[in-house]
Amino acid sequence: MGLKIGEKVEKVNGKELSYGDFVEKYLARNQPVILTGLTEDWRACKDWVSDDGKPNLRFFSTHFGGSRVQVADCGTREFTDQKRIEMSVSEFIDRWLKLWSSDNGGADGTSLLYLKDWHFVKEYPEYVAYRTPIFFLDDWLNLYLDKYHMHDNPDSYQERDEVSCSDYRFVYMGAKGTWTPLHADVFRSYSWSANICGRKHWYFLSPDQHHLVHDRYMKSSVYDIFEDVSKMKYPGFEKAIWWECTQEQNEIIFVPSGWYHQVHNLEDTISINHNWFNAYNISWVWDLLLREYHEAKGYIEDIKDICDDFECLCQRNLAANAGMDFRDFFIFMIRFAIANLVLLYQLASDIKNINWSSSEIARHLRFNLKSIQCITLKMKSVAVWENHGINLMETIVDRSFVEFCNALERTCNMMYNHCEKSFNASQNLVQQEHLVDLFGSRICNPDELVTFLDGALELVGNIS
Ligand SMILES: O=C(O)CCC(=O)C(=O)O
Repeated sequence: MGLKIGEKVEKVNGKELSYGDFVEKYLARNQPVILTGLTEDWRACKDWVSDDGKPNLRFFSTHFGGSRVQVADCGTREFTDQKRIEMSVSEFIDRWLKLWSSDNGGADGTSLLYLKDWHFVKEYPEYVAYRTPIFFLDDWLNLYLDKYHMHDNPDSYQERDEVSCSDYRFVYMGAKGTWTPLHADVFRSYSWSANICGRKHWYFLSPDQHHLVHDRYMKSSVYDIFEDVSKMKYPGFEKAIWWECTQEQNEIIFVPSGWYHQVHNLEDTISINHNWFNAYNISWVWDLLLREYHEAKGYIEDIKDICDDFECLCQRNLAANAGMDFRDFFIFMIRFAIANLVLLYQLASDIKNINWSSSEIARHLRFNLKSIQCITLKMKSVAVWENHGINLMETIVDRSFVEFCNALERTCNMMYNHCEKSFNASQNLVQQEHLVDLFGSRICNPDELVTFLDGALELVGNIS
Protein backbone atom coordinates (compact mmCIF):
# COMPACT_ATOMS: atom_id res chain seq x y z
CA MET A 1 0.00 0.00 0.00
CA GLY A 2 1.27 3.49 -0.85
CA LEU A 3 1.73 6.35 1.56
CA LYS A 4 -1.31 8.43 2.44
CA ILE A 5 -0.48 11.99 1.45
CA GLY A 6 -2.61 14.53 3.29
CA GLU A 7 -1.00 17.90 2.62
CA LYS A 8 1.45 19.71 0.40
CA VAL A 9 3.98 22.02 2.04
CA GLU A 10 3.12 25.63 1.26
CA LYS A 11 5.44 27.72 -0.96
CA VAL A 12 5.85 31.42 -0.15
CA ASN A 13 7.86 34.21 -1.71
CA GLY A 14 10.45 35.02 0.96
CA LYS A 15 10.92 38.53 -0.35
CA GLU A 16 7.30 39.36 0.43
CA LEU A 17 7.28 37.79 3.87
CA SER A 18 8.09 39.84 6.97
CA TYR A 19 10.05 38.35 9.84
CA GLY A 20 7.04 38.81 12.10
CA ASP A 21 4.79 36.88 9.72
CA PHE A 22 7.32 34.07 9.42
CA VAL A 23 7.47 33.79 13.21
CA GLU A 24 3.72 33.83 13.62
CA LYS A 25 2.79 31.46 10.80
CA TYR A 26 5.65 28.94 10.80
CA LEU A 27 8.17 29.24 13.65
CA ALA A 28 5.74 29.61 16.54
CA ARG A 29 3.21 27.20 15.01
CA ASN A 30 5.95 24.71 14.12
CA GLN A 31 4.74 24.35 10.50
CA PRO A 32 6.91 23.60 7.45
CA VAL A 33 7.19 26.03 4.55
CA ILE A 34 9.24 26.49 1.38
CA LEU A 35 10.61 29.99 0.83
CA THR A 36 11.57 31.27 -2.61
CA GLY A 37 13.64 34.24 -3.76
CA LEU A 38 16.19 34.34 -0.96
CA THR A 39 19.38 33.03 -2.55
CA GLU A 40 19.86 35.35 -5.51
CA ASP A 41 23.07 37.01 -4.39
CA TRP A 42 24.72 33.95 -2.88
CA ARG A 43 28.22 33.21 -4.06
CA ALA A 44 27.49 29.47 -3.81
CA CYS A 45 24.77 29.83 -6.47
CA LYS A 46 27.37 31.11 -8.94
CA ASP A 47 30.55 29.21 -8.04
CA TRP A 48 29.00 25.83 -7.31
CA VAL A 49 26.73 25.51 -10.35
CA SER A 50 27.86 24.98 -13.98
CA ASP A 51 26.17 26.66 -16.93
CA ASP A 52 24.16 23.50 -17.59
CA GLY A 53 22.69 23.72 -14.06
CA LYS A 54 24.65 20.71 -12.79
CA PRO A 55 27.02 20.83 -9.80
CA ASN A 56 30.39 22.34 -10.69
CA LEU A 57 32.28 19.39 -9.30
CA ARG A 58 35.69 20.56 -10.53
CA PHE A 59 35.29 23.78 -8.55
CA PHE A 60 35.02 21.68 -5.41
CA SER A 61 38.08 19.54 -6.11
CA THR A 62 40.14 22.58 -7.08
CA HIS A 63 39.24 24.74 -4.09
CA PHE A 64 38.19 22.41 -1.31
CA GLY A 65 39.52 19.03 -2.48
CA GLY A 66 41.69 18.41 0.59
CA SER A 67 38.85 18.52 3.13
CA ARG A 68 38.10 15.27 4.95
CA VAL A 69 34.37 14.56 4.93
CA GLN A 70 31.80 11.98 5.97
CA VAL A 71 30.13 10.24 3.06
CA ALA A 72 27.03 8.06 3.39
CA ASP A 73 26.70 4.90 1.36
CA CYS A 74 23.00 5.19 0.55
CA GLY A 75 22.67 1.46 -0.18
CA THR A 76 24.00 0.23 3.16
CA ARG A 77 22.24 0.55 6.48
CA GLU A 78 24.27 0.63 9.67
CA PHE A 79 22.14 0.59 12.84
CA THR A 80 19.66 3.46 12.44
CA ASP A 81 21.51 5.37 9.72
CA GLN A 82 23.36 4.86 6.48
CA LYS A 83 26.91 3.53 6.66
CA ARG A 84 29.43 6.37 6.76
CA ILE A 85 32.86 6.38 5.14
CA GLU A 86 35.48 9.07 5.57
CA MET A 87 37.27 10.36 2.46
CA SER A 88 38.62 13.56 0.92
CA VAL A 89 36.37 15.83 -1.13
CA SER A 90 38.61 15.09 -4.18
CA GLU A 91 38.07 11.39 -3.77
CA PHE A 92 34.33 11.89 -3.43
CA ILE A 93 34.24 14.06 -6.56
CA ASP A 94 36.33 11.51 -8.52
CA ARG A 95 33.79 8.82 -7.68
CA TRP A 96 30.94 11.12 -8.73
CA LEU A 97 32.64 11.94 -12.04
CA LYS A 98 33.11 8.21 -12.63
CA LEU A 99 29.38 7.76 -12.09
CA TRP A 100 28.69 10.48 -14.69
CA SER A 101 30.94 8.79 -17.21
CA SER A 102 29.52 5.30 -16.66
CA ASP A 103 26.89 4.32 -19.27
CA ASN A 104 24.13 3.45 -16.84
CA GLY A 105 24.53 6.19 -14.23
CA GLY A 106 25.35 3.73 -11.48
CA ALA A 107 22.65 1.17 -12.23
CA ASP A 108 25.38 -1.49 -12.26
CA GLY A 109 25.41 -1.42 -8.47
CA THR A 110 28.06 1.24 -7.97
CA SER A 111 27.22 2.51 -4.52
CA LEU A 112 25.46 5.84 -4.36
CA LEU A 113 27.55 8.11 -2.20
CA TYR A 114 26.12 11.13 -0.41
CA LEU A 115 28.41 13.70 1.20
CA LYS A 116 26.69 14.84 4.39
CA ASP A 117 27.29 17.10 7.36
CA TRP A 118 30.32 18.86 5.87
CA HIS A 119 31.18 21.70 8.30
CA PHE A 120 31.90 24.00 5.39
CA VAL A 121 31.56 27.39 7.14
CA LYS A 122 33.83 26.28 9.99
CA GLU A 123 36.41 25.05 7.54
CA TYR A 124 36.28 27.97 5.08
CA PRO A 125 35.19 31.02 7.07
CA GLU A 126 36.78 33.42 4.58
CA TYR A 127 34.85 32.04 1.64
CA VAL A 128 31.42 33.51 2.26
CA ALA A 129 29.24 31.10 0.31
CA TYR A 130 25.90 32.52 1.54
CA ARG A 131 24.23 34.76 4.08
CA THR A 132 21.78 33.19 6.47
CA PRO A 133 18.34 34.64 5.66
CA ILE A 134 16.80 36.84 8.36
CA PHE A 135 14.16 34.19 9.14
CA PHE A 136 16.82 31.84 10.49
CA LEU A 137 19.14 34.32 12.21
CA ASP A 138 17.80 33.76 15.71
CA ASP A 139 19.99 30.70 16.04
CA TRP A 140 21.14 30.09 19.61
CA LEU A 141 22.92 26.87 18.75
CA ASN A 142 25.43 28.10 16.19
CA LEU A 143 25.86 31.48 17.90
CA TYR A 144 26.92 29.61 21.02
CA LEU A 145 29.13 27.08 19.27
CA ASP A 146 31.03 29.87 17.50
CA LYS A 147 32.39 30.88 20.91
CA TYR A 148 32.11 27.83 23.14
CA HIS A 149 32.28 24.05 23.00
CA MET A 150 29.15 22.20 23.90
CA HIS A 151 31.14 19.93 26.25
CA ASP A 152 33.24 21.97 28.61
CA ASN A 153 34.76 19.04 30.38
CA PRO A 154 37.97 18.22 28.46
CA ASP A 155 38.34 14.77 30.07
CA SER A 156 35.05 13.46 28.89
CA TYR A 157 33.81 13.83 25.37
CA GLN A 158 36.73 15.38 23.55
CA GLU A 159 37.10 13.27 20.42
CA ARG A 160 33.45 13.40 19.49
CA ASP A 161 33.15 17.08 20.28
CA GLU A 162 35.94 18.46 18.15
CA VAL A 163 34.67 17.51 14.75
CA SER A 164 31.06 16.51 14.84
CA CYS A 165 29.83 19.12 17.32
CA SER A 166 31.85 22.14 16.17
CA ASP A 167 28.77 23.69 14.59
CA TYR A 168 25.53 22.71 12.88
CA ARG A 169 26.02 24.40 9.50
CA PHE A 170 26.48 21.87 6.74
CA VAL A 171 26.88 21.29 3.04
CA TYR A 172 25.27 18.19 1.49
CA MET A 173 26.14 16.93 -2.02
CA GLY A 174 24.83 13.87 -3.79
CA ALA A 175 23.97 12.43 -7.17
CA LYS A 176 20.42 11.77 -8.33
CA GLY A 177 19.02 8.90 -6.25
CA THR A 178 20.90 9.68 -3.06
CA TRP A 179 18.63 10.00 -0.05
CA THR A 180 18.28 10.45 3.69
CA PRO A 181 16.34 7.91 5.76
CA LEU A 182 13.41 8.82 7.99
CA HIS A 183 14.48 10.75 11.07
CA ALA A 184 13.73 13.75 13.31
CA ASP A 185 16.58 16.21 13.67
CA VAL A 186 19.32 16.30 16.27
CA PHE A 187 18.19 17.93 19.57
CA ARG A 188 14.74 18.11 17.92
CA SER A 189 16.06 21.36 16.48
CA TYR A 190 14.60 23.25 13.55
CA SER A 191 16.48 22.99 10.29
CA TRP A 192 16.55 24.95 7.09
CA SER A 193 17.92 23.62 3.86
CA ALA A 194 18.65 25.58 0.66
CA ASN A 195 19.05 23.88 -2.73
CA ILE A 196 22.00 25.44 -4.52
CA CYS A 197 21.39 23.15 -7.47
CA GLY A 198 19.17 20.15 -8.08
CA ARG A 199 15.81 19.20 -6.58
CA LYS A 200 14.71 17.28 -3.50
CA HIS A 201 11.52 15.49 -2.66
CA TRP A 202 10.53 15.66 1.02
CA TYR A 203 8.10 13.51 3.01
CA PHE A 204 7.06 14.85 6.42
CA LEU A 205 5.15 13.47 9.36
CA SER A 206 3.82 15.89 11.99
CA PRO A 207 4.89 15.30 15.60
CA ASP A 208 1.41 14.27 16.73
CA GLN A 209 1.71 11.22 14.42
CA HIS A 210 5.25 10.20 15.24
CA HIS A 211 4.11 7.17 17.27
CA LEU A 212 2.84 5.72 13.97
CA VAL A 213 6.38 5.22 12.64
CA HIS A 214 7.63 3.71 15.91
CA ASP A 215 7.36 0.21 17.31
CA ARG A 216 4.89 -0.31 20.15
CA TYR A 217 7.57 0.40 22.78
CA MET A 218 8.58 3.66 21.05
CA LYS A 219 12.15 2.36 20.82
CA SER A 220 12.90 2.02 17.11
CA SER A 221 11.48 3.91 14.14
CA VAL A 222 10.96 3.03 10.47
CA TYR A 223 14.16 3.47 8.44
CA ASP A 224 12.83 3.75 4.90
CA ILE A 225 9.17 4.58 4.31
CA PHE A 226 9.37 2.91 0.86
CA GLU A 227 10.67 -0.44 2.03
CA ASP A 228 8.34 -3.23 2.98
CA VAL A 229 7.55 -1.94 6.47
CA SER A 230 6.68 -4.76 8.87
CA LYS A 231 3.07 -4.52 10.09
CA MET A 232 4.00 -6.63 13.08
CA LYS A 233 6.76 -4.30 14.16
CA TYR A 234 5.17 -0.97 13.17
CA PRO A 235 1.43 -1.56 13.47
CA GLY A 236 0.49 2.09 13.00
CA PHE A 237 2.56 2.81 9.90
CA GLU A 238 -0.23 2.53 7.33
CA LYS A 239 -2.37 5.01 9.23
CA ALA A 240 0.22 7.78 8.98
CA ILE A 241 -0.79 10.82 6.92
CA TRP A 242 2.18 12.42 5.23
CA TRP A 243 2.99 15.87 3.94
CA GLU A 244 5.14 16.15 0.86
CA CYS A 245 6.74 18.66 -1.47
CA THR A 246 9.32 19.04 -4.18
CA GLN A 247 11.95 21.62 -3.38
CA GLU A 248 13.39 23.24 -6.50
CA GLN A 249 16.75 24.88 -7.08
CA ASN A 250 17.22 28.13 -5.06
CA GLU A 251 14.36 27.29 -2.72
CA ILE A 252 14.76 27.02 1.04
CA ILE A 253 12.74 24.66 3.15
CA PHE A 254 12.00 25.24 6.83
CA VAL A 255 11.80 21.98 8.76
CA PRO A 256 9.99 22.42 12.11
CA SER A 257 10.95 20.72 15.38
CA GLY A 258 10.15 17.06 15.84
CA TRP A 259 8.73 16.46 12.34
CA TYR A 260 10.01 13.14 10.99
CA HIS A 261 11.18 13.44 7.41
CA GLN A 262 12.70 11.40 4.59
CA VAL A 263 14.43 13.14 1.70
CA HIS A 264 15.27 12.05 -1.87
CA ASN A 265 17.51 13.87 -4.32
CA LEU A 266 15.65 13.86 -7.65
CA GLU A 267 18.70 15.22 -9.46
CA ASP A 268 22.36 15.82 -8.71
CA THR A 269 21.97 18.17 -5.78
CA ILE A 270 24.00 20.46 -3.54
CA SER A 271 22.35 21.95 -0.49
CA ILE A 272 23.23 24.08 2.50
CA ASN A 273 21.65 23.06 5.74
CA HIS A 274 21.59 24.44 9.32
CA ASN A 275 20.19 23.00 12.52
CA TRP A 276 19.15 25.60 15.08
CA PHE A 277 17.01 26.38 18.05
CA ASN A 278 15.77 29.43 19.90
CA ALA A 279 13.11 30.56 22.35
CA TYR A 280 10.33 28.99 20.25
CA ASN A 281 11.64 25.43 20.29
CA ILE A 282 14.08 25.23 23.22
CA SER A 283 11.46 23.21 25.13
CA TRP A 284 11.82 20.47 22.48
CA VAL A 285 15.52 20.27 23.27
CA TRP A 286 15.01 19.88 27.02
CA ASP A 287 12.14 17.40 26.60
CA LEU A 288 14.29 15.22 24.34
CA LEU A 289 17.26 15.43 26.68
CA LEU A 290 15.11 14.35 29.60
CA ARG A 291 13.64 11.42 27.62
CA GLU A 292 17.08 10.31 26.49
CA TYR A 293 18.39 10.61 30.05
CA HIS A 294 15.70 8.25 31.36
CA GLU A 295 16.43 5.90 28.49
CA ALA A 296 20.21 5.96 29.10
CA LYS A 297 19.57 5.33 32.80
CA GLY A 298 17.16 2.49 32.06
CA TYR A 299 19.76 0.66 29.97
CA ILE A 300 22.28 0.48 32.81
CA GLU A 301 19.93 0.28 35.81
CA ASP A 302 21.11 -3.27 36.54
CA ILE A 303 24.69 -2.17 37.24
CA LYS A 304 23.68 0.70 39.50
CA ASP A 305 24.73 -1.04 42.72
CA ILE A 306 28.20 -1.94 41.50
CA CYS A 307 28.88 1.43 39.92
CA ASP A 308 31.10 4.00 41.70
CA ASP A 309 29.41 6.99 40.10
CA PHE A 310 26.24 5.84 38.44
CA GLU A 311 24.96 9.35 37.70
CA CYS A 312 28.20 10.29 35.98
CA LEU A 313 27.94 7.22 33.76
CA CYS A 314 24.33 8.12 32.87
CA GLN A 315 25.45 11.61 31.88
CA ARG A 316 28.32 10.27 29.79
CA ASN A 317 25.98 7.97 27.94
CA LEU A 318 23.50 10.79 27.51
CA ALA A 319 26.18 13.00 25.94
CA ALA A 320 27.26 10.17 23.64
CA ASN A 321 23.67 9.55 22.48
CA ALA A 322 22.18 13.04 22.51
CA GLY A 323 25.18 15.28 21.79
CA MET A 324 25.05 16.97 25.20
CA ASP A 325 24.47 16.13 28.84
CA PHE A 326 22.52 18.02 31.53
CA ARG A 327 25.53 20.09 32.55
CA ASP A 328 26.21 21.15 28.94
CA PHE A 329 22.60 22.22 28.56
CA PHE A 330 22.52 24.02 31.90
CA ILE A 331 25.76 25.94 31.24
CA PHE A 332 24.42 26.83 27.80
CA MET A 333 21.24 28.22 29.37
CA ILE A 334 23.14 30.23 32.00
CA ARG A 335 25.50 31.81 29.47
CA PHE A 336 22.66 32.59 27.14
CA ALA A 337 20.58 34.08 29.95
CA ILE A 338 23.42 36.30 31.13
CA ALA A 339 24.23 37.49 27.61
CA ASN A 340 20.57 38.42 26.99
CA LEU A 341 20.45 40.18 30.30
CA VAL A 342 23.62 42.14 29.63
CA LEU A 343 22.22 43.40 26.33
CA LEU A 344 18.90 44.28 27.92
CA TYR A 345 20.69 46.05 30.74
CA GLN A 346 22.74 47.96 28.19
CA LEU A 347 19.60 49.06 26.35
CA ALA A 348 17.96 50.08 29.59
CA SER A 349 20.99 52.06 30.73
CA ASP A 350 21.20 54.11 27.55
CA ILE A 351 19.80 57.43 28.71
CA LYS A 352 19.27 58.61 25.13
CA ASN A 353 16.95 55.72 24.49
CA ILE A 354 13.89 56.56 26.55
CA ASN A 355 11.65 54.19 24.61
CA TRP A 356 14.01 51.25 25.01
CA SER A 357 11.50 49.12 26.85
CA SER A 358 9.07 48.89 23.94
CA SER A 359 11.72 48.44 21.24
CA GLU A 360 11.62 45.22 19.22
CA ILE A 361 15.05 44.22 20.48
CA ALA A 362 14.09 44.69 24.13
CA ARG A 363 10.95 42.62 23.56
CA HIS A 364 13.01 39.94 21.84
CA LEU A 365 15.56 39.77 24.68
CA ARG A 366 12.84 39.65 27.32
CA PHE A 367 11.09 36.87 25.40
CA ASN A 368 14.36 34.92 25.31
CA LEU A 369 14.79 35.33 29.06
CA LYS A 370 11.22 34.28 29.76
CA SER A 371 11.64 31.14 27.69
CA ILE A 372 14.87 30.29 29.50
CA GLN A 373 13.07 30.80 32.79
CA CYS A 374 10.26 28.54 31.68
CA ILE A 375 12.64 25.70 30.74
CA THR A 376 14.66 26.19 33.90
CA LEU A 377 11.50 25.70 35.94
CA LYS A 378 11.00 22.38 34.14
CA MET A 379 14.61 21.43 34.83
CA LYS A 380 14.05 21.78 38.56
CA SER A 381 12.10 18.52 38.53
CA VAL A 382 15.30 16.52 38.00
CA ALA A 383 17.38 16.10 41.13
CA VAL A 384 20.90 15.83 39.75
CA TRP A 385 22.26 19.34 39.87
CA GLU A 386 25.00 19.41 42.53
CA ASN A 387 28.18 21.05 41.25
CA HIS A 388 26.74 21.78 37.87
CA GLY A 389 27.16 25.47 38.34
CA ILE A 390 29.24 28.21 36.90
CA ASN A 391 31.01 31.18 38.38
CA LEU A 392 29.35 34.37 37.26
CA MET A 393 32.42 36.57 37.51
CA GLU A 394 34.64 34.10 35.64
CA THR A 395 31.99 33.84 32.95
CA ILE A 396 31.57 37.53 32.31
CA VAL A 397 35.21 38.54 32.31
CA ASP A 398 36.02 35.79 29.85
CA ARG A 399 36.91 37.04 26.35
CA SER A 400 34.64 34.43 24.75
CA PHE A 401 31.69 35.81 26.67
CA VAL A 402 32.31 39.37 25.51
CA GLU A 403 32.54 38.10 21.93
CA PHE A 404 29.40 36.07 22.49
CA CYS A 405 27.54 39.22 23.65
CA ASN A 406 28.86 41.10 20.62
CA ALA A 407 27.63 38.37 18.28
CA LEU A 408 24.22 38.30 19.96
CA GLU A 409 23.93 42.05 19.65
CA ARG A 410 24.92 41.96 15.96
CA THR A 411 22.30 39.29 15.36
CA CYS A 412 19.57 41.32 17.09
CA ASN A 413 20.55 44.40 15.12
CA MET A 414 20.39 42.46 11.84
CA MET A 415 17.04 40.91 12.70
CA TYR A 416 15.45 44.22 13.58
CA ASN A 417 17.34 46.36 11.09
CA HIS A 418 18.85 48.39 13.83
CA CYS A 419 22.14 50.24 13.31
CA GLU A 420 23.52 50.70 16.78
CA LYS A 421 27.07 51.09 17.92
CA SER A 422 28.66 47.77 18.65
CA PHE A 423 28.68 46.30 22.11
CA ASN A 424 30.79 48.36 24.49
CA ALA A 425 32.64 45.64 26.32
CA SER A 426 34.46 47.73 28.94
CA GLN A 427 31.40 49.75 29.87
CA ASN A 428 29.43 46.57 30.14
CA LEU A 429 31.93 44.80 32.28
CA VAL A 430 31.28 47.42 34.94
CA GLN A 431 27.59 46.82 34.58
CA GLN A 432 28.09 43.10 34.79
CA GLU A 433 30.11 43.41 37.96
CA HIS A 434 27.17 45.33 39.27
CA LEU A 435 25.06 42.29 38.45
CA VAL A 436 27.45 40.05 40.33
CA ASP A 437 27.18 42.27 43.40
CA LEU A 438 23.48 41.91 43.27
CA PHE A 439 23.16 38.22 42.64
CA GLY A 440 26.16 36.56 44.22
CA SER A 441 28.88 34.83 42.32
CA ARG A 442 27.71 31.31 41.48
CA ILE A 443 24.69 29.75 39.84
CA CYS A 444 24.75 26.08 40.72
CA ASN A 445 21.31 24.71 39.97
CA PRO A 446 18.05 25.60 38.20
CA ASP A 447 16.60 27.04 41.42
CA GLU A 448 19.41 29.56 41.55
CA LEU A 449 19.06 30.38 37.88
CA VAL A 450 15.34 31.06 38.31
CA THR A 451 16.03 33.31 41.30
CA PHE A 452 18.76 35.09 39.36
CA LEU A 453 16.44 35.65 36.39
CA ASP A 454 13.59 36.91 38.59
CA GLY A 455 15.89 39.44 40.22
CA ALA A 456 17.57 40.42 36.98
CA LEU A 457 14.32 41.04 35.13
CA GLU A 458 13.06 43.10 38.04
CA LEU A 459 16.27 45.11 38.06
CA VAL A 460 16.02 45.86 34.35
CA GLY A 461 12.34 46.68 34.74
CA ASN A 462 13.15 49.18 37.45
CA ILE A 463 15.73 51.09 35.43
CA SER A 464 13.22 52.97 33.34
O1 LIG B 1 18.83 16.83 2.35
C1 LIG B 1 18.88 15.77 2.92
O2 LIG B 1 19.23 14.72 2.38
C2 LIG B 1 18.49 15.68 4.38
C3 LIG B 1 18.31 16.99 5.03
C4 LIG B 1 17.64 16.91 6.36
O3 LIG B 1 17.28 15.88 6.86
C5 LIG B 1 17.34 18.14 7.09
O4 LIG B 1 17.59 19.25 6.61
O5 LIG B 1 16.85 18.04 8.23
